[in-house]
Amino acid sequence: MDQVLETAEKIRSMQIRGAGRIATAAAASLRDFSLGLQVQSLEEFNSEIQWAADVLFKTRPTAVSLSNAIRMVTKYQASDLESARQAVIENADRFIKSSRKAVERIGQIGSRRIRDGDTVLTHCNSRAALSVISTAHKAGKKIKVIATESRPRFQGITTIGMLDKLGVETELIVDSAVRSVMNEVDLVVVGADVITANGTLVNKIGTAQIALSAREARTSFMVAAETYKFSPKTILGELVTIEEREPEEVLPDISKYKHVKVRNPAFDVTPHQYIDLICTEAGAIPPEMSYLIIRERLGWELEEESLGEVSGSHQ
Ligand code: RUB
Repeated sequence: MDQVLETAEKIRSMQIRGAGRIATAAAASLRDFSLGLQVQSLEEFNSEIQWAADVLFKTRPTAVSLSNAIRMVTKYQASDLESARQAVIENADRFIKSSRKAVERIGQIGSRRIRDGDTVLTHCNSRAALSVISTAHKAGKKIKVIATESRPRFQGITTIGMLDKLGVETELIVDSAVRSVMNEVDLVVVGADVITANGTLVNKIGTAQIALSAREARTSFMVAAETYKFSPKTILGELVTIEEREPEEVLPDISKYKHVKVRNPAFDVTPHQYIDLICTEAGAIPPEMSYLIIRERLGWELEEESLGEVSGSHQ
C-alpha cells in the first residue's frame, strides 16, 4: 500500500514524469502491489487492485498513457486469487516490455526522416522524441538539436543533458525564441501526452505555438508516440482534461500580490492540420488515421466500456 502511495506521489510531484514513464511506473507499481498483497479471496484481491488503480489514475489528469496502462494491467479473467495475481504480474511485465520496444521501434522508424546535416527542434523532454533523435545520431547522421527550455519546469534542461551525454550538439533557447530560429529548423519532433480519435495532439504547453510557427515557416512537424498515447475515450466524445498546476511553479512568491492570478496549464492542443506525421511503433501515419490505431491496436470495445471507468473488468 505504501509503495502505491509513494509512486502516486512521485508521479503527482513530477519526480517521475513524461507520459511513457508514468505509464510504466504505474504498471510496475500495480505489479509489485499485486505480488505483496496478503488477501484471502479473489473478491478482496479485486477490490484492492481497484483501490491501487484509482490512486494511480488520479495523479495526473491529462496523460492517457496512464489510464491505458492501468486498463491493460487490470484486465484479467480469473477464477481464483492466485491466477488473478499472476495475470496482473504478467500484464504489467508485458506492458513494460512492449513500451520499451515501442520506443525503440519509433526511434528506428522516425529517424529515417532525419537527414545528415539536419537541425531538429524539440520541446520538453520526451522519451519517444529523443529515441528518434538519438537513433539518427547513432546511425552516424550529423545533426544539431535546438531544445526549448520548456517553462515552468525546465524539462528542456533534462533534454540537453541527455543529448549532451550522447555527444549530440545542442542549442538551448527560451520558449519565446521558437519563431526566431524556426527558419533554421528542418524538422520539429515532439512527444505526446494524448492523441485523440481525429489526430489532435495534446502535449506540453507551448507545443501548439511551435506547430503554428512550423506551419508558417513550412517546416515539417512530427509527433513521436507509442500507440498507448491514443485516447479510446475520445471516440466516445470525451474531451481531454488539461491539467492546471500550482501557480507557484510559475511565480514562487505569488502571495505578495493581491490582484494577480497566475494560470499554469501544463498542456495544450495542436489541431491535426498542423501535424505532418505521427510516428508510432505500428508505423508512421498521418494524424487522420488515429481512429484506426485506437480501434485496431487498443482493441477498444465501445459497447463494453462505460465512461469514467478506470480499469477493465474483473471476472
Ligand atoms: C511531458 C510531455 C512529453 C510527453 C511525451 O510532460 O509533455 O512531451 O509526456 O513524453 P510532463 P514521452 O513533463 O509534464 O510530464 O515520450 O516520454 O512519453
